[in-house]
Amino acid sequence: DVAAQARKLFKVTMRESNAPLSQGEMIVALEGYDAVMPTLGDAFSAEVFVKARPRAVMLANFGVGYNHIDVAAANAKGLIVSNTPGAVTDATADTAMTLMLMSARRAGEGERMVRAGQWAGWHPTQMLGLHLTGKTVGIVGMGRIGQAIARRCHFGFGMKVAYFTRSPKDLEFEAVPYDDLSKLAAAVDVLVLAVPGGAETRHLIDADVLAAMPRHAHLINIARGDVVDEDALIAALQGGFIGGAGLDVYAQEPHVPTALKALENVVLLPHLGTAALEVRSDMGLMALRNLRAVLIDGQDAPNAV
Ligand code: 8YV
Repeated sequence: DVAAQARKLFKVTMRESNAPLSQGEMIVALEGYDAVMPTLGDAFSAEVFVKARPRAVMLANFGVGYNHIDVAAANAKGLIVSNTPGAVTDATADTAMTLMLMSARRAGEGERMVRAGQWAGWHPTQMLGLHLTGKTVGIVGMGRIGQAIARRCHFGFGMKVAYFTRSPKDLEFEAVPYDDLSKLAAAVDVLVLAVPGGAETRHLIDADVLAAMPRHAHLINIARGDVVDEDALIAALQGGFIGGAGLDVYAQEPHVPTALKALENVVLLPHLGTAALEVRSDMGLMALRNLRAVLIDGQDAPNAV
């Protein structure tokens, strides 16, 4: 496993709990070790790098998204930051499809009904959802994960693909580029968010974009919670201005707004994006390859960001 591999290469200290590192712990880690392997919740902000006198030369992030790390501030203190692209792509795209199917076909709502003993029996118009075949999916963020989602939609589900981009991609299947997000939102049945997160994409999906979506359309977010204005999303769901939403990520994880939990037309997953043993193992091994390149072989990190 990853820990055993790590111990073959380095003297390793494992974090003691699953809780995110506090600012004090981050400073201790930077000052006491040659490298640190951060995860999602560890907020390596500019302040941390200002306060610390790092011995560490590297942050090998366990995950592809590194919006929790101020890379410029890390670089300014001489630290290289790397991530794990590729390793997470298929699992994250699968999570998007899980949410899309669950939201469109009302699977969460149906499961809650069965568990509550409230299923009165089948009838021809029971719990009708959105049929995906032939519908249009809009992808916001056509990087590795966005393309993996688009492929699943096109080849697996017979959907039409559109996407938001400033520079159209060369793809092996038909996909319509839009350079206007609201126009894309207006043209789709399902809008999927697969952008990196961070300051540049904060509240990209705001009240205006949500208002542009057709009333039956679903919003799927496997990116980062702050890509969506959560309050505007709650208002759109409560008002029935969109058909539903499938969320794996939230603005303040692990806090999920009570208003979201109260709604039937939203599927809520606990950031399951890459949660499969093989995938987490690949992510760890990829982070180790980056550490090895820099700390042992004196080379560049293959996945420096
Ligand atoms: C990971 C993720 O579990 O890779 C990412 O960016 O969002 C997750 O799927 C997480 O990053 C672990 O640190």
